[in-house]
Amino acid sequence: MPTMLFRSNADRADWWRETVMGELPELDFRIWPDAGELADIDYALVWKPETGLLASLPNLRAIFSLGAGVDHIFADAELPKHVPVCRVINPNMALRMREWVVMQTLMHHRRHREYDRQQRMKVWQELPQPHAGERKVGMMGLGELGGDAARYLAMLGFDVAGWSRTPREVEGVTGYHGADGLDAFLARTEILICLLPLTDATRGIVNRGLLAKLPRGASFINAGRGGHVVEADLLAALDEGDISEASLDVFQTEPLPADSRFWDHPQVTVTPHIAAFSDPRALVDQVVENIRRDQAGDPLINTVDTGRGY
Ligand code: NDP
Ligand code: OXD
Repeated sequence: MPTMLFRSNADRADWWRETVMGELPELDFRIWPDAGELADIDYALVWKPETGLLASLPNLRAIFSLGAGVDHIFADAELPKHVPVCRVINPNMALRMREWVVMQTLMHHRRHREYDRQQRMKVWQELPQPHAGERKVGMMGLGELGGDAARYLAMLGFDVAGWSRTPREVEGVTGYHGADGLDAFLARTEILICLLPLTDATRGIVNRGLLAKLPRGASFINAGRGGHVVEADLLAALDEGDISEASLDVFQTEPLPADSRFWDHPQVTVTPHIAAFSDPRALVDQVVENIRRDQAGDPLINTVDTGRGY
């Protein structure tokens, strides 16, 4: 009988137990910290597991992330690197992310923040407004989520470019890649969006040096991870007008501390890590499928490259 350990403070353990066992009645579903005999555990279904937990499971066959991102798993310095890690890839999540990214991009593009301010001051004044085709949007990360959102922004008529590690083709999107492609990508980008995974190569990538390579007055949208941004650098760029506004869904520390300047900054929109909610109804099928595959000796789906970290 296969055994799974569930560990998350952000997800409903009882719902997962009932739903997974509805599909796999023979599964022994255990909820941390009631793990029982650790040598029994075949699979771990996790969000932000504590350091050393996964290493303490000697017969672990696969780790399932309860999200699209896996940085919360690779953050564990004791992670057993030989165990495959699977993440969420799902049209439901791409749809949700697309909505948030398109909404924020349109709000920047159509100067919503300024009209909001004007409304509060009862000012009736038209502001200059380029059309979407005259607006250069840049997407960092052209994967499942960034690639999808970039494609939809292009369909809205924006002039969209994307930046990835390796060359990627996304319909309607001009591709740049690698360290060599970054400066040219930034130089043409007026609205910069980050949908990178958080890895050793991308941590702190949005810093003063990178922001300075954007045209003055460009804006920034982050739905990747807080760890991509050097927050003090972004605040300085906002204060000095190098960056005109920012929409931030993710932060170095979550929940965002009450004393963070982002809460009150007149040029910043804060949302509480909700850009693409991980809907458990959309996630459960791939967990069940992977257990069935593993039990049948078939390859797992949605595995990540443990060397690359995404
Ligand atoms: P993918 O793994 O599908 O795509 C990652 C993209 O980033 C790829 O295009 C990849 O390049 C590129 N990339 C990775 N490393 C580098 C690098 N060093 N330099 C340049 N490009 C790089 O990820 P997803 O699109 O599924 O998800 C992206 C992230 O979104 C997640 O990791 C998570 O952090 C975040 N997220 C946030 C949510 C929220 O609610 N705010 C919800 C869900 C996810 P290449 O194509 O060459 O491999
Ligand atoms: C995820 C997230 O990675 O919600 O799925 O951030």
